[in-house]
Amino acid sequence: MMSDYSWLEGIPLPDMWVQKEIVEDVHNKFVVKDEDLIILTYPKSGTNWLIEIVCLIQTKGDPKWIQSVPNWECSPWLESKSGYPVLTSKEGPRLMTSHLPTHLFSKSFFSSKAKVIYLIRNPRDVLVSGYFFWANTNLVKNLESLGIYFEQFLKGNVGYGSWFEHIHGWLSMRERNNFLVLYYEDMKKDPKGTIKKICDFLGKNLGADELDLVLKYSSFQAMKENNMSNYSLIKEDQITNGLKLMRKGTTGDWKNHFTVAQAEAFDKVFQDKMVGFPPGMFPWE
Ligand code: PPS
Repeated sequence: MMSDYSWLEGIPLPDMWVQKEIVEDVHNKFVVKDEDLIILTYPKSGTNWLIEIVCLIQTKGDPKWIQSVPNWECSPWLESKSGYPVLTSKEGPRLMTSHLPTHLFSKSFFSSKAKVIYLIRNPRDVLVSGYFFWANTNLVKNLESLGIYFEQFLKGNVGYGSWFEHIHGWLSMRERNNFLVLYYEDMKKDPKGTIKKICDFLGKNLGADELDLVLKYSSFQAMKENNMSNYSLIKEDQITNGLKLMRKGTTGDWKNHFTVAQAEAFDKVFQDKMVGFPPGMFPWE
């Protein structure tokens, strides 16, 4: 199967999982409830890791849920063909995930008290992670080399559009007290500290043993071995060349893949596009 993107308001949406009509409904009709919790990320920022942590916090470290239910059912993707109908018919507080940029997200969210966790990762590592993810499938056309993906990424011609615009859009909400910003690099450096931060934000009080369980079952190795989280359940007839979510799980892998010229070109675009953010805002700088 050869798939690609459909475009909506300048954003390429991966045909495989997302339908333009659903995104239009998410934007115009979907009603966010004050009790909802929303995990928001640009793709390849560590979304599934955060889903695992949040689910484990909800069960106080008991892994039964994350080991018996696929993670896209634990926290359905709002804009996905399978997630949207589930979320619209679910009673009570909902946990959901989305990669949508602000201008396509549900209008109702912006006047709600729903909590959001927005996870950010060094865009260089996001680029490399995205390249290896998509290049190992036949879902995206014209992906013969990292160099080609590099150019597409800088132009925003990849799934969910420009990283820079995604960050600008969502970080404009960072002063709100229902909005928690996390960084993949901090999660790697201090996973337990990050888990505690999420607990505080959610008003969850976990004991020391429970925190250790959350840490244990959300580790890279544990998730790699968990068929409910490692995407191995996605049917092969949908993706013939394989789909590897749990690739390396490290920071700074871009240094193994960018040429010197690419690294310099990226720095320049980053400086131009991220002007206005205070120095030290991003942990990889
Ligand atoms: S997706 O498809 O956009 O939802 O992908 P996403 O989950 O956002 O990002 C995938 C990358 O996250 C890494 N990952 C982890 N890193 C550290 N610890 C844990 N537990 C973990 N789980 C997922 C995963 O390996 C992908 O990064 P790369 O660099 O490709 O390894």
